[in-house]
Amino acid sequence: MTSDMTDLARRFALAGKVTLEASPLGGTVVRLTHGPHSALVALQGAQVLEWRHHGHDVLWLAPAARLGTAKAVRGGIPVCWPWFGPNAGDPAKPQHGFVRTRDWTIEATGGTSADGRPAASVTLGYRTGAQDAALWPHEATVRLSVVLDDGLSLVLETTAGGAAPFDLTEALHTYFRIGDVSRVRVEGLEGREYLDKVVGYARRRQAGAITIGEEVDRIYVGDTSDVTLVDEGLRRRIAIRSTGSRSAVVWNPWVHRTAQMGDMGGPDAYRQMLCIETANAGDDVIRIAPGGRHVMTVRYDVAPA
Ligand code: TA6
Repeated sequence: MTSDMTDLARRFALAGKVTLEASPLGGTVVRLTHGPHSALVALQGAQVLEWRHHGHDVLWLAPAARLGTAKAVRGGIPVCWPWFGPNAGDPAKPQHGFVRTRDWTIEATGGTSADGRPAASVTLGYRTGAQDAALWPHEATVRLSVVLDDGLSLVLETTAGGAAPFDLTEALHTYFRIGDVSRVRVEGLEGREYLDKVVGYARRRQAGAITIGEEVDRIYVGDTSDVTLVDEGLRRRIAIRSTGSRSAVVWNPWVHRTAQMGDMGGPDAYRQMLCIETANAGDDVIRIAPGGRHVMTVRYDVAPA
């Protein structure tokens, strides 16, 4: 163990619940354990890299994913902040903001959930500063709490520190592992309007449950607070319940985009992943006043299909 890691372990490890580890992907991770369930959260980007529910992976992670490079890790739950997608004012800035590749600080760990039940949790924070000024000239703190119990809960909190208001868009860009893309559907967004990124953000309306048979890259707007991923292949349903969010992104890159990206782990990798993202994106822009705060949450529960 390095001295940094020893120090973090001394301050934040909790017997049987929270350990600090050197990840084979290259950086430091926090391991949460709750009975038969576990999760790994990287300090880089506060990114959940793995969640095992009764030993089964719930999340998809690209096989070649590495921490500590200039490129964001593809997979798990990336935090897109303080903007989602291309930057509205300058397309040359990195897509999905800049905190995915920053090192966050562990602020706290714990052994109970918000309502006092047994759980394993970690809270990480990142404060913008001079290192970010060229990309984003505002003062703010972003905090992510990850709570593992029989499900997984995330709380993403933004606090403004500066003197001017700013607009925030963001996402918890969750990559779910699926049995096969031809045997999944997403329920709960029937009748919702969406912006279709594949055809220039055209506004469309969802008819029925979502199935995937081509590239899908959509921002659903409105009430997106109760969504279910039904996976016939893995015989499970994942309930996705959110607050503080009025948009959800559904993304599968399909064949052509997978080949263009080059970090998916092979031409067929798109068949085993589907992103369903809890967001403030599209029309759902949050204006934060000086000293103001915004909180977005999501809770995932896995059940047999
Ligand atoms: O959320 C969907 C999306 O915005 C897609 O358009 C696609 O670009 C994806 O995110 C991945 O983005 P990344 O920056 O991680 O390559």
